[in-house]
Amino acid sequence: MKTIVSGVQPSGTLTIGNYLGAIKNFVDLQNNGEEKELFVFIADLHAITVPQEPAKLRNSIKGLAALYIACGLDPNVTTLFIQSEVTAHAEMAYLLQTITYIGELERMTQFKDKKQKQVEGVSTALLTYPVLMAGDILLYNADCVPVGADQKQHLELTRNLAIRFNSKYSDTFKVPEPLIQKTGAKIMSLQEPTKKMSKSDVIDKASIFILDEPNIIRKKIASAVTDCDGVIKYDPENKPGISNLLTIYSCCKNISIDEAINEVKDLNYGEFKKLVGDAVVDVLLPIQTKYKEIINDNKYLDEVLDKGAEKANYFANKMVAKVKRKIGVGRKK
Ligand code: ATP
Ligand code: LTN
Repeated sequence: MKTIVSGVQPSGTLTIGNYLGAIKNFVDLQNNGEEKELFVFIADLHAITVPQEPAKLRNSIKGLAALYIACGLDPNVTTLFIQSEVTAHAEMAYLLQTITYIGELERMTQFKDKKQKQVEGVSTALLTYPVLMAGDILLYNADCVPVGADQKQHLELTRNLAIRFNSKYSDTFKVPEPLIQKTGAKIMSLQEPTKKMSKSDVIDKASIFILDEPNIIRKKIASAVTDCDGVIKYDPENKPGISNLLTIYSCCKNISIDEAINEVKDLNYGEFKKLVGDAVVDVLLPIQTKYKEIINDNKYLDEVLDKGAEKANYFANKMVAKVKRKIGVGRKK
């Protein structure tokens, strides 16, 4: 039986990039009919690697729990939990730091990017972030990890740490595979289509947020930056704006890029954008309705998260105990 692990940071309102690149795939994996163990968590310890306001963070954590369910994750099938409520994550990160070189962390692209943006100084946790992530995955012996393209380098480090630990001590960890979709793994900004769409973008109309009102979604897509040659074709290098809209359209419609092009190639940009807007609204509206139904049901959300934390703690504590024994800390052999 396969084990699948992934997480999303509660670092703001989720975008359609987070949905198409990550959460939609968690749901598809959950529903693919194969027997599996799926762990999906709220990566709150990752979110605090950059400054967060406590009350806002708490709200985002609860909001993300409700969104996971609204997007189709079924808490009776998938273990949903909050990372900080399974203390083994922090412990495992520390243990793995003992076999991680500073140089390999300093080379991480995400660290280099995020480091530039810090005004209050760069926290040590921002540097060690990928080790925490490796621990998240290795704790559950994951076979595969569905993520967007920007996380590929972190997965590579995770694999290296697993291999390094296994050869330094003895076979302990499974070496996980990243699961990155061919289409939708990197949704681009609507305003600067050569940049990744991100929750933390300062330009509001650059990102479509999962909870944006339908008329806002349509407006944002209508004002997306494209080009002026009027031809609809997939060419990310020369036509990044149109290619991004084609990607969003094909993911929302569950069709290939070629099928999408066939449907829309004779339209002008205005007509095409209207169709993309409709497709996005069709996907997001049911999610928003479900979200509104559950976001104020604290009892239900607490039950889900308590049950999830209990199960995750059971597996994670067992793995931490095993790792400590292998390293030789504590008394147990
Ligand atoms: P932040 O802007 O706060 O760094 P983020 O929007 O990059 O956040 P994460 O929490 O880091 O979001 O990512 C959660 C998941 O969503 C990851 O698997 C990540 O690869 C994926 N993801 C994030 N942005 C995109 C995007 N634009 N396109 C596709 N997948 C994405
Ligand atoms: N770093 C990821 C979120 C994340 C994650 C994980 C994803 C934290 N731990 C473990 C997969 C598996 C990001 O998207 N920024």
